[in-house]
This record gives sequence, C-alpha cells and structure tokens, in this order.
Amino acid sequence: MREGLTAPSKRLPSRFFYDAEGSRLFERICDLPEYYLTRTEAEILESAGPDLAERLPDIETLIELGSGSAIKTELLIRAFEPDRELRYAPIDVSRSALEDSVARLEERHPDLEILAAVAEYETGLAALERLDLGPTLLVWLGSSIGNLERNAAGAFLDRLRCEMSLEDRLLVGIDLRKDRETLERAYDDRQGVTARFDLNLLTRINRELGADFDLDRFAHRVHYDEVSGSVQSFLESQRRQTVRIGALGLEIAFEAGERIHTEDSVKYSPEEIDALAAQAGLSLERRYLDRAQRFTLNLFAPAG
Ligand code: AVI
Repeated sequence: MREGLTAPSKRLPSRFFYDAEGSRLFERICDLPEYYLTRTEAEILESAGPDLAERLPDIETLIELGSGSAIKTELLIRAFEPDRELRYAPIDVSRSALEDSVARLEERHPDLEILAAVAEYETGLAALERLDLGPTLLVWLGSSIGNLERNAAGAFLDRLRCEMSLEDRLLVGIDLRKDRETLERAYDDRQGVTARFDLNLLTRINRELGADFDLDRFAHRVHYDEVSGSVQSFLESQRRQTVRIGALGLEIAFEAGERIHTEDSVKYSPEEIDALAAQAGLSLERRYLDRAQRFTLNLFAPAG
C-alpha cells in the first residue's frame, strides 16, 4: 500500500479487491449483462466438458487457482465425475467464497474429496505440492491471467509448468481482444456494480489500515488501451484533497483528477496466447471457443 500510494503514478494491486464484500460484489459482476466473460466461459465449459473428460481419462485431481464461487468449475466436475473418483483442491484468498463453495459442492457431490486452501496462489500450490495427488488438471478460469501484466503472466505459466509432471495438464480461460465499446462497458456497467467493487478497495483500506478515504470524493474510471490490449481501471480523485492512512503514518495528497490505477485486465489474440505458452514451455493441446469467438479455454501440456 505504501509503495503504491507514494509512487509518482499511484497504483494498488488488484488482488486486494477480494475481501468478503469484494468477493460478493465480484459475484454480482459475473451476473451483469455487460460482463460477458463468465457467461461465455460457462458456455464453453458446458460444451467442452465431455471432450475434456474423454481426452483426460487419467486425471485424478482438479486444482483450481482462484476458485471463487466455483460455479463454472462444477460444470467440469460434473463432466469428469461419472467415470472416476475425483479430488478437488480449490485455492482462493477469500475464506468466505471458499466456505460457501465447499459447502455447496459437498452437498451436491458427496463422493468428491475436497482439499481447500485459503491462500494466495503460490502458498496454496506449495502446500499441495507436498501431497500425492496423482495426475492433475490445473484449472485457472475467468481470465484471471489478464490481471497479471504480460511478462508476469508468462513467468507465472512457466512456474506452473515447472511443477507439472508429464501427465498433468493446465486449463486456462483467457479473454480475447475485441472492440473498445464491448470491453469498456464490461468494466463500467450501468448499475454501477463495478464502480462499487473498485471503490470497496478504499473501504477496505479505511477499515484495515485506519484510513479516511471519503468514497464520495473518488470515481471509477475505465480506459481500454488498444496498444497494450489492456482494460485499465482507476479511482479518480474528484477534487484536491489529502487522505490519512493511520496504520502507515502517511498523508497522501491528491490533485483534482489524479488517479489511482487499481487494475489491468489484459486481453489476448489467439496468436498472443500461442506466443505466451511457447515462452512458458507449454504446448497447446486444444483450444475451445464460444460461438461468438469472444473467449477461449486453452488446454496446455508441458512441451516435450
Ligand atoms: C477476476 N478478474 C479476471 C476480473 C477481470 O475481468 O479482470 C476482475 C474484474 N474487475 C472488474 N470486473 C471484473
């Protein structure tokens, strides 16, 4: 927080969005008419599920990074479950989201073994690495990869590949580049839910770090940068003001119109996905798209 808020261009890491309220608001975003990502990925998972189950007969465990509500993953679990005993290991920073999803899955899938980890990706993966989970499908949905800058995304895929044995596979949902209007509307909806999601970061800093951000003095702004292929979200100061952050002993000055960059949602072309995978030592086994070709689900294997 200190580093981001005292930098010449202020910015905060988007992973701090997900306290209980942030996770709840994100679930509402997923249902918004403008936020096509969740619906589209669910459409792909529904149609690709049987093909994936058939292609991957030996998989015993699904590890999911950033599982959230796990509603889409349940489509996969349903496709895999009839033919095998399956283990599901979700990793998420939100305890409330994990508790709710695990309770639901336990009720609906009594034979499913569940090992849940409230953790950031790296810590959760390190904990699971110590267990013998058999052939594993690592699942990373929702285009969460887009919240990493391109080089960091490549480095993280490379890190995942290093942990994979030859029979493991990686399934990644990645949003595609498309027209500005569709993208900017997806991240700045009419009901203002995404604005509340963005502003909730300030509420969290107020509560957890004793700050005095006045939410009425900041506004949610979105810009699609076509060159970098990134939808950038900002909180814009509506006037000149100073904010105190008690726990950090900081006073932060804002000019009118000055912005805190809170999120990047990077979009890829199919060619960019191929290059990213190659750079990480992964080979594409199969790419599934929705009918309107807005979103991709990519099945990767460690390259020979
Ligand atoms: C979690 N992540 C992939 C979402 C996205 O699309 O970048 C977070 C989000 N931010 C605003 N709306 C949704």
